[in-house]
Amino acid sequence: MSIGIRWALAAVTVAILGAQTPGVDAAREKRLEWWREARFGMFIHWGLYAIPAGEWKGQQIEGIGEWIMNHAKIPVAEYEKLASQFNPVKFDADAWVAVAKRAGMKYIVITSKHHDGFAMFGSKASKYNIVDATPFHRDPMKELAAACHRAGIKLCFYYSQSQDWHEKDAIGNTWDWPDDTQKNFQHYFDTKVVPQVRELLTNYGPIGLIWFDTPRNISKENSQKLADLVHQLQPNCLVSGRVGHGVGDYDSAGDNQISVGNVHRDWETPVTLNDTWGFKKNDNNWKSPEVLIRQLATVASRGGNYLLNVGPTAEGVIPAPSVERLAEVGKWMKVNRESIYGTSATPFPYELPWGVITRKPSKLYLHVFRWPGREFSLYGLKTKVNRAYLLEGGRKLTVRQEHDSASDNYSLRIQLPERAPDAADSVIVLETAGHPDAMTSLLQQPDASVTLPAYLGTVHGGSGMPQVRFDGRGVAERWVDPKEWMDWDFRVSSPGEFQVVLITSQQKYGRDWEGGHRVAVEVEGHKIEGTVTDQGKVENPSNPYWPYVRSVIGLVRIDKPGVHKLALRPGSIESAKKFGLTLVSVDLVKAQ
Ligand code: JFZ
Repeated sequence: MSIGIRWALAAVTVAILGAQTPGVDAAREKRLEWWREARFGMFIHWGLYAIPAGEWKGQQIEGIGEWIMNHAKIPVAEYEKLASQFNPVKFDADAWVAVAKRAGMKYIVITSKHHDGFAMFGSKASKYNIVDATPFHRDPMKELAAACHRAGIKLCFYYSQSQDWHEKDAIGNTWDWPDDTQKNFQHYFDTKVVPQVRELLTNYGPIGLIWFDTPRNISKENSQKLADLVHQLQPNCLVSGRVGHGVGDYDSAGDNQISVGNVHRDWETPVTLNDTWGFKKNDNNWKSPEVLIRQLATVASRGGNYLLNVGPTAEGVIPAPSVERLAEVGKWMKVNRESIYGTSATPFPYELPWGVITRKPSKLYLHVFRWPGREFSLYGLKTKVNRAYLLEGGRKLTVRQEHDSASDNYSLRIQLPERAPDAADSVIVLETAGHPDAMTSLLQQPDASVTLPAYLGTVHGGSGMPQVRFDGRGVAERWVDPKEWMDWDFRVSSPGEFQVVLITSQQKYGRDWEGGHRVAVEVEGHKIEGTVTDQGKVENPSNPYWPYVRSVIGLVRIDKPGVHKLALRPGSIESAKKFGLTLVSVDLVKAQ
């Protein structure tokens, strides 16, 4: 693997919270067994914030629902009164677990204490909890533990270990307690966090994992103390990457961020069904079942777990649009679950235009999002395929493999039925002779296109350490210095004339984008120049939150098959909005 790729993937890893210690840790490997098999879990954000549900004193409060106390700067004295109104009489733990099970989810992570400091479980460490401070007087975590046990679902707890807006000495409440120098975090940590984590791991039976969150400026010693406490009390309980300082058992991606490439580490991404974690009565921006199914397959194809969130109401009901979508995902999982459970990452380090690939020891699962019609082609698979069939229904498929020694191109062609078995994701199974192995170089695809992803390029120039880095999606960020440039090596089997298209990313929710950058692209001595302008949106297959923009730069010629180098050198970069050149990829599209 080239240094550029290694560096890029390391940068992507750094961009993801946490990292694991190198080398094999037998205890950690054992803890991870069920989690690697599961691949798919339910996140539940439920707390006092479900009462205001995004509105405070008649005002709609922007942002995610569980942050309303912070976003509206609600004083503790006012917010804590919500506890006396919290009486989720419609809460039914078995009904919630049934929604998760029907969707094909294998574990549930529920907010035991979010940043607002309110414990959704009976706690002796703080009276600010659902049993002592509400008319409900029940412990829903106990009921959920029993329901999960009956259904064979792992129960896990989210716990906010640094932010606690109810406590003077914790992090985050700057409106009641503005002077951080007066805060004794260690006192808060020792008297509330440690005792409550101990309660969670003592009173609710076997727990699958503790999902710590927003470590902020917690010390490494305190992060380690939490990880050790969890593993002492329940050796098989996992610790999420957001415990801080890389001492978690696996990495946590940023919210709604899906890592890229064949990621060779254990990671998980939390994803919302709409735009909020905690219930908001006016947020109806629900993702379609098609997007959810494709995200699930995409995350699994990169070796990760997909933790999909529901935000129940103050009455204890999971909103109907959530239940309906999860049921649709469950119908797909009922047919295709073996292509998700226990799979590992694709053998290819880059994205493919038609969909994604998950892998088992002698199988590849081709998740085809865009059905090609009668013939499917795949380049770069070096392993022999013994058998191919549709996972839905088992229909056998004819496979033809060739290796062109002149261009060193491995091609595989499969004859398909005209119609896709599933509109969202049709799975083709390839049974291979041994562990599936692929070429790791960037290849021209069967449609003659070449995609050069930002995270697989090599950064050059600038002064000292490059500023450019790659976010959890592999998209370039902080590329504001035009002296920094990138290049890629790639392999072409069908030379000719290509249109050079730059794909850049808008900011989250598509609110903002920065164009006008001047760039030069050079391939085989051919140099073209152009400006990055918005020439249309490109569907971002794995995430509607981050729309992509296409900018045609011009035409280049590649005269012979084999390995070539493309260099992208900015002439100027607009960075008034601080986004800079948010490169997703450089695409070469064969001119007709
Ligand atoms: C955190 C919480 O603040 C939020 O309320 C929710 O619980 C979410 C699942 O986790 O939000 C984050 C934390 C980390 C990142 C983004 C949002 N991140 O690393 O990009």
